[in-house]
Amino acid sequence: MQVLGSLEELPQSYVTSLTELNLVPLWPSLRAVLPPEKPRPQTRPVFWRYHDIRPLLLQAGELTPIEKAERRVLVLANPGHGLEKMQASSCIYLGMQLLLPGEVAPPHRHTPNAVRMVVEGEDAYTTVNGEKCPMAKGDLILTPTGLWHEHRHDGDQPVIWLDVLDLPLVYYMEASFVEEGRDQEVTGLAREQLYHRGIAPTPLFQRSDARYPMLRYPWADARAALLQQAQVQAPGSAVQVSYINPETGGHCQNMLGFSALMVRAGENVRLPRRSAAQVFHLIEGAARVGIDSNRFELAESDTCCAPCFAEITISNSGSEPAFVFIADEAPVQQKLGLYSERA
Ligand code: 1HN
Repeated sequence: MQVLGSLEELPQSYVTSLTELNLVPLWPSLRAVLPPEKPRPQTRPVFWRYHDIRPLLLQAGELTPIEKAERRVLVLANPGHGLEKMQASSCIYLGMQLLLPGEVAPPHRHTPNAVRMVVEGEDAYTTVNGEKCPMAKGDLILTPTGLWHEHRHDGDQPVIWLDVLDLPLVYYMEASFVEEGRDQEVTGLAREQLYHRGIAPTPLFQRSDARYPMLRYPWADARAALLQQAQVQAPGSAVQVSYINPETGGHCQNMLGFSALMVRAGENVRLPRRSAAQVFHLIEGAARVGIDSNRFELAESDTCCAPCFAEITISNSGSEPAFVFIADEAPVQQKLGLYSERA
């Protein structure tokens, strides 16, 4: 490979003249912005234990009332990007959010897309543009760009969920902002029952042509789909289902992709090397996630992230099936023609 000139080789007076005119020579930095063969991600493999997060989140519940927090969240930040950037990867933000009984996280809407993966607790719900989306462990609830949302809690135990947003990307694009709103009137339940395995209620199902026709994906349905898929798929091959827009068959949101993976007892699955960073969150079971030279032992509700083109293996380290929720950057990369996979 050609050796390019460095900044130090240039006369200081020349560099100063450039700087004064807001000019920069490209050649000393060309390989930094165009590294050979594969990107050099700032995203590092990072592991967050729920056992560590939970007590600190509950403590936040004592320290900061919801009125002062708006959203009571501890952000899972990747030190490779700098903790203050609040990024898990280049495009993915992760946070653990706590809502206590009786609390209301007030209505707003914003440009970043969000999803919630419910971790523990019952009887909380998110209202999304008037649709009531009840929360139970493992449920996926979408709050796509521009839709009003608020969280309420009618139960008597804390509810905790994992927020996944494309905030770093939208913020980088200088497109991130929020509008505060008025409390929503609940106009109906989430419409997931309209699409249940292609069986529609009568009167005859009609396409809604809404950009986001389905806002809640119950865990019971995703889990059942995985168990069914596992019966027909050869051991060692990834048993994985995607959360899709049931009217288009495409990804359920524009930027990030969401899927669930089942690893059978005794099974070890190797994923293809992908150009998109990924996040793994264990819904049930026990799993060892290998990311390049790292080995993370995930217990229930633990989370880790993997950079682009990482070598990833997921092994079941328990005796029951392990179920993993995955978020990735594939949809935005595919839309921009940047996505690829390597063996
Ligand atoms: C947000 O709107 C929520 O609505 C949670 O629960 C976390 C992080 C950054 C920006 C917006 C929520 C968020 C967020």
